[in-house]
Amino acid sequence: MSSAATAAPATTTAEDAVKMTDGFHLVIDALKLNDIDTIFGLPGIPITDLTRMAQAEGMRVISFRHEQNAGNAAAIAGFLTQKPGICLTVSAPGFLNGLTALTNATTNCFPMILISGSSEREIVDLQQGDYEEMDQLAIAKPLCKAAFRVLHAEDIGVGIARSIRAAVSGRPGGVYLDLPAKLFSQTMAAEAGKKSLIKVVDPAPRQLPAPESVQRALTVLKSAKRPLILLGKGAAYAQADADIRALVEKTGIPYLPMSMAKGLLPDSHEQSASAARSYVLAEADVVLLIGARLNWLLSQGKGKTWGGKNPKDWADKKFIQIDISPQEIDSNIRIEAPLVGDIGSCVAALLTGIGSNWAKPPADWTSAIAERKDKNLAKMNETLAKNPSPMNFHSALAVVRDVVKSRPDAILVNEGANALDFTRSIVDMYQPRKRLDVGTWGIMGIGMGFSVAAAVVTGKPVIAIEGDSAFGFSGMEVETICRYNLPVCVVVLNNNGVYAGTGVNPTGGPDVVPTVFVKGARYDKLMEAFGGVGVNATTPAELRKAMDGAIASGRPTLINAVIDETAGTESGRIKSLNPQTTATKQ
Ligand SMILES: Cc1ncc(C[n+]2csc(CCOP(=O)(O)OP(=O)(O)O)c2C)c(N)n1
Ligand SMILES: [Mg+2]
Repeated sequence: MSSAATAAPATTTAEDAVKMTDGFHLVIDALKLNDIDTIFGLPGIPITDLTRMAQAEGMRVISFRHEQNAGNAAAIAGFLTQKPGICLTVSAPGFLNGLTALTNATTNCFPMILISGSSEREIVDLQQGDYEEMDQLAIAKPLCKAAFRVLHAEDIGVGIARSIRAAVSGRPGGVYLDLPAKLFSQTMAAEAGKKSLIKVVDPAPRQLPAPESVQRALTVLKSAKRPLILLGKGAAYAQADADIRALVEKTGIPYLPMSMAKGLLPDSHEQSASAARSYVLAEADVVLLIGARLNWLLSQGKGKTWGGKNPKDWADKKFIQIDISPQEIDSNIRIEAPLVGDIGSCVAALLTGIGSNWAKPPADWTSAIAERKDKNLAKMNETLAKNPSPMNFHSALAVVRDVVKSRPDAILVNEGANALDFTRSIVDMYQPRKRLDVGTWGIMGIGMGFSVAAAVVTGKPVIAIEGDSAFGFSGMEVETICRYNLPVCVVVLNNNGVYAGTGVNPTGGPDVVPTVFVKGARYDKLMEAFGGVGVNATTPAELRKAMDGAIASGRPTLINAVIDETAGTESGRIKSLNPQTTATKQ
């Protein structure tokens, strides 16, 4: 026996004991240090304990049924708060399920961080067949703004700090952060761990526009005979609401909000040109774009929509474009006056520049718009006043319009084809960032993820207007809505299918056509299955009663609104994007 074995064990004094921390806690501490208090995710290897520990450490951990919905929740939380939304997934399949949301976030400029656990690097890189083996970082890279991997516990602070900066600075977007399983159990001295964390200072610094760019923009704006302001989702994200409203009102220029910019000024505002959209786009001579990109939603700034003679024609217009990304400028057509900087700073600079005696637009322009608006609104009101049986989109959405008017603080989530297009044009919004929808891609599946996040981060009532097809993409999350008892009222505009419930299999075979679903489906029963309120509404009065009840009680509610199955049109308002064939079958 050696003498060491017989010696009395050394006593450990309090001074000698080094307090340790681990990868799990460093991730949580780094997020908390940066005021991130919520995680949207789905547990499993290797992040199950991370979700438990985050909850134990006081974070809100919202657990979903599918990662795509958790990712969409994170993305829209980012849009609403200007802080990156966090989505946490397991490796390979969970990661891939989150990737659509990450990519959609990047496309829409929503700040989010997809944090995925991953398998053992040595095995993944040698392709030796690990559990859920996948080179996640390589796959994520082209689909997001930035992608990082952390291998050592002492680098977690830097990894989180870089992810936050990448997500929210400049043009916001999606970031991927890869955390291999082995990282979580790595330990280090707690004191050194604490020192390794970074509280990000000024994560989205202001970017002031150059004075000469402001001057150029003002000169172009002053030259206008038929000016128009276009507000995009970027303008809503910027939270420069008062200045944007002041700019519109002080210049007296008619404006058009893009879908998610509705409510930046109330849709009932007299300068809103929404009800004369095609007229103002075709006729305006100077257009000021504020956080709106000239993508497909604006016909790339050219063609007949803009008064051009053919689809490629650049009409005779001058564009002023406010955008934080210099590369956005000239992406489709010539931009006469780029104004590169953050929207708040650019709008503030314009406001200063216009002073107090800016000449209002010529009356022949504003009165021509008013005339068209009045005519179109009268026509719309006539249609909305009808009460057909079964309900159509108009009669159902007239109810939603009234409910939103009475609760302008409620958040409206919206997806579908006809269900989307009709809601956008019929339901007025009155406050900024209250309308959340399919965005730049026209993606189905955002409904329940957006609804959960909107309820969680704002505490306001949420009304989700869903096509029956659109709802199916994330419908299982009604369980999540019930589990967290969220004040979400889902209205499924049920027309028995994609675009319409009509259509007959031309072969006479037993399969229905690809666009038709089970007739008379009762989506309300789904909500009842988890303890929420389900209502089947066949009239506007029933719909109104159910919606009022849902909002008053705050209970999870799903209303199956039965809509005439012939009421929709193919692809809603974007039928022209369907490829056409001229070939005839032999
Ligand atoms: C992820 C995804 N898959 C498929 C589509 C194609 N798509 C566009 S709208 C839509 C559903 C339209 O049906 P519904 O939601 O019932 O709306 P309706 O027109 O019937 O009111 C589909 C499947 C899409 N936009 N996104
Ligand atoms: Mg439908």
